[in-house]
Amino acid sequence: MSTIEKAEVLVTSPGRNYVTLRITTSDGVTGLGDATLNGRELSVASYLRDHLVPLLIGRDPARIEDTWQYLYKGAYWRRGPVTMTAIAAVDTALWDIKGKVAGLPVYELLGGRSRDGVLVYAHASGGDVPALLDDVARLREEGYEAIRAQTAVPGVPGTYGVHSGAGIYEPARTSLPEEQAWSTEAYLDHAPTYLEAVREKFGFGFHLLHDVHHRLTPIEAARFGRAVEPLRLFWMEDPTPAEDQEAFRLIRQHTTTPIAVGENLTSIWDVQHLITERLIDYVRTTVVHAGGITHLRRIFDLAHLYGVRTGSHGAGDLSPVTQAAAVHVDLAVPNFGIQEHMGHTPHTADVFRSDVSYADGMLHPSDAPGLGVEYDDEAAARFPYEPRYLPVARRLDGSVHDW
Ligand code: EZ4
Ligand code: CO
Repeated sequence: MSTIEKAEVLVTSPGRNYVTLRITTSDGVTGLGDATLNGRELSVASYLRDHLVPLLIGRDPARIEDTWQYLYKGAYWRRGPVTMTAIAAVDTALWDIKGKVAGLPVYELLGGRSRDGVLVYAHASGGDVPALLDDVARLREEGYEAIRAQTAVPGVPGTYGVHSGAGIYEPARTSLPEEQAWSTEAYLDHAPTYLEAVREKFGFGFHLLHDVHHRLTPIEAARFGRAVEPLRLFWMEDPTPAEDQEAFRLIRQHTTTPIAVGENLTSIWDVQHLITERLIDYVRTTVVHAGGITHLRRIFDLAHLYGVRTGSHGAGDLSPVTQAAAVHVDLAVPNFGIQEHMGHTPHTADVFRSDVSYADGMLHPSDAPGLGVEYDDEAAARFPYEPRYLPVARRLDGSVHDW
């Protein structure tokens, strides 16, 4: 029997921090799992190094489900982002190994392709409406069929989701949390107008998305959803803080704008009522933060039963290992909806050599065995860890708001 011989926790910062678990078997097969938890990276590194790696050595790498149950039930302390990200890293690495041992890409192990490619949405943003419209035009030219639109809110410096200069949007920029301002009133006045400007200029022949990023109360979210109904959004994302599942009942009673939630939810229990009461349309849980491929598949199967489709988180803080794993899952599940695609910096691509490819608005996985991602240790060593935090939001009166 092959056994797990080594499990290394690799930390690198090629533009932002990533934590990766690399498992090596006694047969010399390696598997990768993403373990990145934005702004809390070293907690997961410690959870793995100090608590999980000693349990992995000598185990049978083929027993993915048993290892998952052992790490989840065997900890007594369940759920939560640190635990679920650490378990996800182990789980993803074991799927990568299983694929390599079988000589098959992971999507084949999950039942094979359900579709030709994975529809993705890209991010358009701007400091003002003309800049946003230019960004949408650029993405339409690149072939994207689905675009998320955000702009700065006038009078409210540092609005979420807007590029600063060229390159990929990256909110975790500073060694202590940056403080940003928030005004719900200004946002509610402004956001519908720029979404309307996008539809006016580019029409209805593509999917338009918007991320509210947990900033509203249920009744405010209901008002927003109703205001944008004529714009036929693909979804409004995270209208209210996601941990309050009941809040969505109120939103649902007032608007037909589809709702997507789940990028910061970590288990099937956190989305249970959202799904079974049909309070959402898309579940955004991901491989890395929701317990790996094994547990994500369980969430997506529950969602399938209730007509809820998938819409996995795919921001830049999810490494190319997660991106590849997500594309394998997306290709296989019957109830796939859409996949977020922000891309990564060129330095990140030097460290994580991934065969995932983009064409005509879709991502395609590699047909290499496993996930199709290799980790370059030499490149990684050039980018040591740097402490970085996500921002904190304050209302105009100085009180802390949800970021
Ligand atoms: O703020 O990934 O839809 N994408 C997002 C992201 C999140 C970050 C948090 O780590 O909301 O940009
Ligand atoms: Co989001």
